[in-house]
Amino acid sequence: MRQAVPVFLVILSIGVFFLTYNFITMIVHYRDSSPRKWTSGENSSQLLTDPVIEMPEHAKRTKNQRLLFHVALTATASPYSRWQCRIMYYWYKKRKDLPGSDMGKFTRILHSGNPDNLMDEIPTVVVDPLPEGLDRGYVVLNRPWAFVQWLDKVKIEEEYILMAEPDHIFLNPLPNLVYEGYPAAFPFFYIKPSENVKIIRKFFPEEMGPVTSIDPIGNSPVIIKKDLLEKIAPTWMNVSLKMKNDPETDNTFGWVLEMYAYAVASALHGVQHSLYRGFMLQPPWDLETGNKFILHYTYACDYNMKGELTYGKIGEWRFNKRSYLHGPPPRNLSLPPPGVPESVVTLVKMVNEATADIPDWDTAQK
Ligand SMILES: *[C@@H]1O[C@H](CO)[C@@H](O)[C@H](O)[C@H]1NC(C)=O
Ligand SMILES: *[C@@H]1O[C@H](CO)[C@@H](O)[C@H](O)[C@H]1NC(C)=O
Ligand SMILES: CC(=O)N[C@H]1CO[C@H](CO)[C@@H](O)[C@@H]1O
Repeated sequence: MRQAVPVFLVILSIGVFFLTYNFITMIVHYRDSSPRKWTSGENSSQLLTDPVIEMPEHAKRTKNQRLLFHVALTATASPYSRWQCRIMYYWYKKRKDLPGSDMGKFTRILHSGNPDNLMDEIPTVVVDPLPEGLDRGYVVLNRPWAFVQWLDKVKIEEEYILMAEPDHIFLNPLPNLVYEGYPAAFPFFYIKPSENVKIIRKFFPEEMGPVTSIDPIGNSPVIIKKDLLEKIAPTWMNVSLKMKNDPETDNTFGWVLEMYAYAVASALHGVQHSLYRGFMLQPPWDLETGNKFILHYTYACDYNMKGELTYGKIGEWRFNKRSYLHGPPPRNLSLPPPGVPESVVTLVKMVNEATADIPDWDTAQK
């Protein structure tokens, strides 16, 4: 199986080359029919004063119009990834069948090459990691390759796919946010294609159109039609490897390189996303869960006992997923002191509820 990988890569490269060549020769002026954006560019100061965004009309569907999406969670077998996946799957099960949900089945795409001890707890498909050394220690480069393999080897019932990550918690039942064929994505304030024109042009030639046609997004969270993702995933993999191999790009994009790679790859296929701010919230910057759908706990939440954010400085009270790299957080974490935003309180309560209910949380070495 490992032997087959380099051969696959060669075939992929040739395939993508011809695909790219075709695109260049038949430049489609897709821009004219640009989709409605739910929100425009944003920056971190705006993140602190987060407006409440209405659920878009199209998401208010009646039951018989459900367009199910498959929840696809890419993961590794590390203890750090495993405890997050258990919490993520717990909240998926709680939300899936509630009114308003278009959530279909669930797959953890485990890209470490071998089964782990959660195979009976979470529906899982094992795929291969990139060949030794190709990721250069940047584990998330395995994500596009994981999607390529999964889409190739599994028959997926649903027509749509949500690309999700282990540190996502479903706050509310998630509808299919795809709008008139445009996949739905969350705009990240730190993905700025138009401030990185020189680098972007190495991967997105002028013939393909303006740099502004590249969305400020990563691959997750995105809800997208399966057949579109089948086209984008091999290009995404190709672009992410090319970006990683280019020192200037690698240095400039750093840990968000693979997000830029998805944004560029989708634009190379003429795919634009509708950007939907209410898709996700990120404590501690977003203060209220409101009508948001996914809570993303990637940032450290550090507070003093007066309930003041001490970001960048370890707080007297804190919740930081990176405190638990080698094993799960204990059950019943202490709640934050008074004055801490509702979003952070909700996060800790939801983690506590999941860890209280998941059997063998801290005894089974899972
Ligand atoms: C961020 O947005 C605010 C509000 O729109 C604006 O005043 C500020 O200049 C922006 N800052 C940067 C760095 O773009
Ligand atoms: C959780 O911890 C609090 C103290 O922080 C304690 O009062 C409570 O009894 C604990 N609950 C459980 C179920 O252990
Ligand atoms: C391995 C590799 O880089 N393959 C292809 C990736 O896509 C570009 C076009 O964007 C091709 O030129 C490469 O051959």
